[in-house]
Amino acid sequence: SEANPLKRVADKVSDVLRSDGPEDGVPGKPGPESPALAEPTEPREPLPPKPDQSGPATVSPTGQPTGADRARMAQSGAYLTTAQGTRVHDTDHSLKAGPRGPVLLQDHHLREKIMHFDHERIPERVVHARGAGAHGTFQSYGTAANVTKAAFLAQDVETPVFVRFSTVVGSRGSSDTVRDTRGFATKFYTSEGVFDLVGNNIPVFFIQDAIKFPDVVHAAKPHPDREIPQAQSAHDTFWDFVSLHTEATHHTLFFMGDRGIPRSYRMMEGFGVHTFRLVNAAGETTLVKFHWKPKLGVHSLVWDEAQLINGVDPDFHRRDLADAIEAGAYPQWELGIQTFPDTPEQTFEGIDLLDPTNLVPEELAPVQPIGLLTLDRNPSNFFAETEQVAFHVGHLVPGIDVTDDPLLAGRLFSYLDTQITRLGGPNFPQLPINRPHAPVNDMQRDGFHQTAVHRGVAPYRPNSLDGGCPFTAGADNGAFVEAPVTVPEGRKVREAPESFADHFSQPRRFWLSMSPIEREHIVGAYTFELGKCYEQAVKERTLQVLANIDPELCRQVAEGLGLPAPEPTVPLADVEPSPALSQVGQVWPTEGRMIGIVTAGDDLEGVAAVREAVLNAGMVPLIVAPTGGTLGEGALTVQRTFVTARSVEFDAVLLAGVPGPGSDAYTARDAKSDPAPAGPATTDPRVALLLSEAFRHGKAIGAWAGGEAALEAAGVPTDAPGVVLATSGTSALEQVTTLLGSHRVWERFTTRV
Ligand code: HDD
Repeated sequence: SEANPLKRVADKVSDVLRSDGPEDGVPGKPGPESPALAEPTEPREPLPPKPDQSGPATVSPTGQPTGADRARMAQSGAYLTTAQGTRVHDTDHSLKAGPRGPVLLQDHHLREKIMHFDHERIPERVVHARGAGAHGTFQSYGTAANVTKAAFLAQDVETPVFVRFSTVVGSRGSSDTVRDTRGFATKFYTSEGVFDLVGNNIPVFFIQDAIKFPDVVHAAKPHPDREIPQAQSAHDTFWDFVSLHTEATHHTLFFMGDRGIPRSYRMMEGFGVHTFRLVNAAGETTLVKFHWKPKLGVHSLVWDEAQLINGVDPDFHRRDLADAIEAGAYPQWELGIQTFPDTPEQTFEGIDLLDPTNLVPEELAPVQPIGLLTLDRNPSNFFAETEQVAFHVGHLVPGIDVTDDPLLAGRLFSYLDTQITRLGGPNFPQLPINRPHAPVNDMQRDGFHQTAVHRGVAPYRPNSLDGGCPFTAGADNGAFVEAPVTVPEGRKVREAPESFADHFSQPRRFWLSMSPIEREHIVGAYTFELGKCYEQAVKERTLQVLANIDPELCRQVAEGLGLPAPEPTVPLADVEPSPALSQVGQVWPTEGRMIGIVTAGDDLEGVAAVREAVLNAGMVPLIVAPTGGTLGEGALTVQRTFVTARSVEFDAVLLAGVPGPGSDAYTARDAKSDPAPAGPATTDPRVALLLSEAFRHGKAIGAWAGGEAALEAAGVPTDAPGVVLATSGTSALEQVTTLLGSHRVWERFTTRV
């Protein structure tokens, strides 16, 4: 089991459980008797800054490194100082005229401390405010070298990256598992400058033209009067917009589906969405779509589970990513491209490649792997890195260029612009997390928050005073030169091409590609979201949209809303399904899954053996017992108690006999806070809840050593699909692992469509 890095997640118990500090105070803090200024430790040099606290050096016009001064980037020196470096004598009391007298204005430390605090917040991102990031590397296979000259895509090149995942609509402090699209933004610090791939976990977008972006975001954000609901699309303005702008249908259908509630950032696909243009060394161009394929498979939560998590652990996705990386179970994605000939029409098999509401089915254009992303380092400071990172679709390197997708064009403007407000000026590329690893030698000067000390007197070109430096480069020595693409001639118009008017055939393909259970989820999601709307017209208009996708989808949702189902107003498109869009029906890897082992200590040997077996299988065992501490005189550490465990944390549950009211382990205190329900229950009600939830959410459950009694008491039928009764823990685990290959026990869900 030492081979499984996730063991460290399994071993982690809360500090409260571990601490053996004094009863009357927090360990390490002076107790009530201590003199006020006593320090718990001798002064010592602080730990050296972690490597990611310092960015790569930028280079001044004269070639001198600027910034990247490690000492200035992290705290240094043993003593507390002011921002000016003067040692501080007391940081807990303001300077007063006597202990009960007025505070004196001359207290610079007080004023500086409060002034800085008052300005600690910056505006959150206008969209994608809630996110989590990680560092890593991208290893290229070289398989794209024939279509692009980008140096980082040549054979066996390793490039440092920073990735930020996000939700779109919610504020910075909103919950992780809301129904929403997820952002998947990657910054490649290549030898030729920064390349940003700013994508989502859904391959299509709401709108075809960036000019509507403020509108769709206004509609999705909380209502302006009460500022509710937070991080939800289930409200009138959102559905008003998407039913009036039917180009949003495809994206809306996607996120009403399972992809709107991913199980983990580690188990999510990513897409560049737009069609990009690659250029090779010979100057030939190819149109491409970028895809990220997670090694752990593509998995989602079920809606009831997602809602519970929003309360139980609002940081669920953030914690999951950081825990896995901290444990050394580094998440990986393969980058792949779909390639299309760069023809003047910019279509493929009749699909308009400039329309970002379209995808190209993988069955028509297979995704070709071109490199491997590994996330292996958590940020050491959330603000400095995850919050201050600034992505931009216009950060391109030679060999990767844009197309005339009108959505992309607006983005090329927006991402630069937003940073001025968010990061307070034009020098955000100098922030450590944003600095290119390639030498920077621009002629941009001054501005707020300038940290570079530029040399030379001639930041203009040509010049004769700085020796003519800097020089411009040609395509043959690494310059980015726009692909000389012919632009169609025409009049200035505010119009979209005719092909952009088909809003229903691609959504219909998506619907037809879904398995019955995924369709059931989609029906459930629409019924929930529209059920939260008040405006009858909005509901009716959305039903019309659904009728144009598929009459059965429309009928089911209409039934849930208690409204009549309208007839389609467009002919139903004759499209082939794309099985690659479905997440159900495949066998997935089971690594990284969380297994709750519920025990009261009846079969310690069995629990120890199954824990070891879970670790050996690359999964995470979390032992759940009536109280914290250890079982079997220290043999097994308890990670979760009946008070702290909730089923939603686990992908499967193993059960080794659990006591009920009346047994020693079920104490009088438990009974008081969680009275056992009246009736024949024979198990702890908290375990009963855990089991019934796991059952309801389609999770595999394995029981041995008398665990079946607890199942029965929880109302979980022992002959139901995915409920395993075994003679030993390891045998239960074996069968549960096979079930996990399908992610959930889908047979447990009823389907109508
Ligand atoms: Fe955007 C952030 C993805 C369309 C304007 N966007 C942002 C982020 C992601 C995306 C992942 C978060 C980046 C981070 O973690 O810092 N956006 C997309 C995708 C789109 C898209 C995949 C369509 C294919 N976005 C889009 C349009 C506009 C914007 C059409 C404006 C015209 N997006 C922004 C922004 C943000 C942003 C306002 C907010 C914070 C930021 O840029 O840095 O400029």
